[in-house]
Amino acid sequence: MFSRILIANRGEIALRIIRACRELGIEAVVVHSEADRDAAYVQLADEAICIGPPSAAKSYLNIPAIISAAEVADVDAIHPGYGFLAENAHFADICNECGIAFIGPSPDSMRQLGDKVAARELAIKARVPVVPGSDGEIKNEADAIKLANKIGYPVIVKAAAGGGGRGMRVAHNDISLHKGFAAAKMEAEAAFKNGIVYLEKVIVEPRHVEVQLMADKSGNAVHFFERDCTIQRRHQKLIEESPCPVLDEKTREELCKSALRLIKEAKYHNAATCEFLLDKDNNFYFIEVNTRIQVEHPVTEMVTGQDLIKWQLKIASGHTLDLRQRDIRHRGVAMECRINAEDPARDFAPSPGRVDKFIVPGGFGVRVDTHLYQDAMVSPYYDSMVAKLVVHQPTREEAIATMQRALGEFKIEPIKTTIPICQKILSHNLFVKNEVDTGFIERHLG
Ligand code: MV4
Repeated sequence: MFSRILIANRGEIALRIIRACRELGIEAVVVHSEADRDAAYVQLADEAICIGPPSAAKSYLNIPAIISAAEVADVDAIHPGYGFLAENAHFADICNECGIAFIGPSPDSMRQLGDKVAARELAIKARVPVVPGSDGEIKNEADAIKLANKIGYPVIVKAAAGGGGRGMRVAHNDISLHKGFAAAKMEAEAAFKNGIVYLEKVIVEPRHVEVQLMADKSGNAVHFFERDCTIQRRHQKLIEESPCPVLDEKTREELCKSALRLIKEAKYHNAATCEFLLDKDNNFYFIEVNTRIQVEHPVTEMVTGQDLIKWQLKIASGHTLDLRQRDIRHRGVAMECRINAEDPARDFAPSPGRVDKFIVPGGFGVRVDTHLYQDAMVSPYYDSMVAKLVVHQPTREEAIATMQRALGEFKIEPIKTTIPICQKILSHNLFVKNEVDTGFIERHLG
């Protein structure tokens, strides 16, 4: 096992990783920007190194500064958390070249799965259902129009280097595809310096379901069941839960086994999430793989009782994944609300500032992952998420009641947060009845 690692991240996930390290007897060194000098994770780390000014480009994305810190602190490995450098294959290459383990998959896996066309081809090879669409890249407009007429409109043009909702264009007929194809290609070239695009049929009013997986370096791999992340606004998740409330046992098993086949085919190691769209008839279609630990991982930890960050650390240090699939069980229902420092009344504008009043919910079935404390500053420089409120109960009905109770206890003042919108969602009868899709927020709470 590693004796000392560096955490190249900030906020609640830095704190989450410190906690896993401490329980495993690993020293945790953190890097931080000038804006994060007083952050909780800086105070709780074994050692902290300031790597630059507040802007992320000059601190948490500054590869030379992070590698220098890792060399000075003499760490064995770097945990990238999520966001920032977590899916940057070039950064993983540099870590490896410096003899520092990157706590994540190989750079080659990151490149392969970061290319959505290659990921789609891999899925097909692994007999995983994909959305009807193009065999690889669509090179020109004529081919796009021919295929669209074959599979039927509406279609969606996606950037090979996109993902997470970036670089997508929907077309409903030949005319809009004519415009959309060129525009999508131009945007992809500008945004990702990669103009490769592909085409899929649009899955109408889908749910977003994803499978958590973990694989070691000896070819052992397991899944930790699924999460439903349908409640999103502009590709930002607001509420996640496990299990997916509309899946039957047979479909759940097929879904999870499909995801497992995919990461085995990729000879993947460390944590992965396979994302799927689920249509009205409960058909699932693979869309992309995330090669990092995700924000919503605690939902899976609560229902499975497995510490995913500890598994990441063990696997990266060469341990085998000594867990049999049948020993991973899901129990009850877990739900997470993301608490962002944003003002729902002002189109979710960031709401930074000092936290004068901070009362954290607790009690039976409640977990709060946060870096905030009384008098902490919420910085305008970074992501607005300030807390994850997670509940675990035997049934979905009880999970919703506990979440409502806990949201009511949460006081974060005077900054504005997404607590009120989470409360509205949880009390909406369509959410309670599981009659939602990815357009729910825009349609009903826009
Ligand atoms: C789609 C789709 C419908 N049909 N692909 C958006 C994020 C990215 N991961 C994939 N996305 C979508 N891909 C096909 N063929 C609809 C979406 C989509 C979406 C997906 C998951 C969660 C929220 C979403 C919101 C809008 C669109």
